[in-house]
Amino acid sequence: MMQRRDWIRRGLALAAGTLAARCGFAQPRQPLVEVWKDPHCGCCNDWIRHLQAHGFRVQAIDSGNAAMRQRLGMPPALASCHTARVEGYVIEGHVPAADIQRLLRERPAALGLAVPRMPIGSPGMDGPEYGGRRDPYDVLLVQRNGATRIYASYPGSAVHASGSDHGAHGAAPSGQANQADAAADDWATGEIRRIDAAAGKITLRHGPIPSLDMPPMTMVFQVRDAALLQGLQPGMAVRFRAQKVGGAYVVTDIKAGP
Ligand SMILES: [Cu+2]
Repeated sequence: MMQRRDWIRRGLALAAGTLAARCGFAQPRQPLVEVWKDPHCGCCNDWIRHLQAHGFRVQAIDSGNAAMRQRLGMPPALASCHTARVEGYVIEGHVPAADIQRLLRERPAALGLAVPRMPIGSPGMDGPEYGGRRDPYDVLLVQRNGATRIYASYPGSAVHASGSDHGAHGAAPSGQANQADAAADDWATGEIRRIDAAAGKITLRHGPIPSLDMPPMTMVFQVRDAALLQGLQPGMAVRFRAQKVGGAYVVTDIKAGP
């Protein structure tokens, strides 16, 4: 009797398990988006939250995205801070969820979609730190041969940021005329979020970095020399200079104080 009841119980548990597994499979029909990114990329995480809010399942892979971008065939000229894959398509950068949904509906013959760089106002680049600023940007449909056409256009809104407009999307690269200007103000400001002295890395929530044409965001930098990190602590306000060296962002100078 005891054995039989045991057997029934086990059978029921098994059935329930199967049912749960089935529901688990059947219920979220939402597509899975794999996202390659730096573990400390703030705007990448904000973009992931945007996708999740629009019903996508997301698997984040914190390995950086440059190698995977290359492997998946996304042209480097269209590069942004994260690279994703969903149902065979490649998604580069802060592409709105609605455009990914449309892509999966229409299923065009293409490599995928890209929003190059990191336009302010795109999903994940629209936090309170940007003060409601929205720059215009395009979502590009990218062919396997690298050709692009505009898939969607976001006009932006005319909130005027004070000061220079280094971060504007589509702006001509600053030429000789701006060089003196840039040299004069290439110190950026930020706040230390994290220090990894062993790895020679520092995470900064920073303002615009004119020399890198980078908008305000939280991001991980290499430091030129680990000695630069001495005396620094998370929470400190800093001024710093950074350069792009072989695809990595490197802090070359940093000092405490606003
Ligand atoms: Cu970003």
